[in-house]
Amino acid sequence: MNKIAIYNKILVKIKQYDTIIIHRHIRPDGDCIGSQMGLKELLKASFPQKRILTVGDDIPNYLSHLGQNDEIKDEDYQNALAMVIDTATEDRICDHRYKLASYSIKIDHHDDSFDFADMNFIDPTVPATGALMVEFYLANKDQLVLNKAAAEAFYTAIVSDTGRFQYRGVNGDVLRAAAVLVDTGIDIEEIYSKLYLKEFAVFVLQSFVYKKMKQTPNGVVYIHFTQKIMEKFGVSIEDASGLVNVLSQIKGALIWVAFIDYPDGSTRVRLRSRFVAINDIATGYRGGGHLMAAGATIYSLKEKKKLLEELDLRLKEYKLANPEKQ
Ligand SMILES: [Mn+2]
Repeated sequence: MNKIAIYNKILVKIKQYDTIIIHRHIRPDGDCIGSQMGLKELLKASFPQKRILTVGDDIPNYLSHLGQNDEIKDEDYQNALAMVIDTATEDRICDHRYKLASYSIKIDHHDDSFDFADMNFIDPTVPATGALMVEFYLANKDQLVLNKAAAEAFYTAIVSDTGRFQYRGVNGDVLRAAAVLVDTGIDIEEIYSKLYLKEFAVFVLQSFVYKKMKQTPNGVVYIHFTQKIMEKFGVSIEDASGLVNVLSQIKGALIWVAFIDYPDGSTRVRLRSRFVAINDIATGYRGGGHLMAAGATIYSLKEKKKLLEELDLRLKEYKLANPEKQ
């Protein structure tokens, strides 16, 4: 079935339900919240008589202007449609009550994505769920209303997952989707200022990253944020996590990693790379994600060492086969 037919089918389903509850993944990012809240605004504007609700755990501060979660009771799922967006696997769904709904639809773009809903649409060639949302809108344009609130949220989603249109998955379709959003009159400068301005304390921590970053023999660059360091610099886990990309532009360091300690004793690993795939390695450490942007969770320094060795070997082999790649 072609994509437009699938998007048409999704809209047919949406029209059949008075209540639609939109789910997403845990530890949300800009693509996740932007797609969720954008879809809420799109459906609210298009079907004012329907109840369009969003559910999930805490929304990070820098995304809270896009919308808030609704209080949802179990009864709300009766005769409702649940939509789960931007979520690869069932264990990553925030709030498993989506199962209580009469029908569920999944829309996602992760590489290691699995079917868990009644209808599943996965397109890993599209770099952001926000872009899938725009495709959904365009396929049903005559029946949907795209307002500025939805456009702002979808734009936030796309720039978040494409690193402001710089990653390889960005093609003409993604730029055309962004153009549709810009045409609604959204203020791009305002969007970027909400997403990318950081507190003074974060920059102080950033200078610490450059001072303390380490490199494996073959060029995997990494930094470890302990609870003590985050306390000392007065930054949140969220702020520290965001700093992984501080390591993204080092020549020869095709893989970069941030380790972030959580209060529960686990260490969250954020893995990033260019050219070389790393998500299969993340899968071995309770994680996964995209080919070149993945996450994992580890529980000891021994695991950290093992993970770094695996990444180092991966990079060594990649460089031997591709000596021209920096
Ligand atoms: Mn995404």
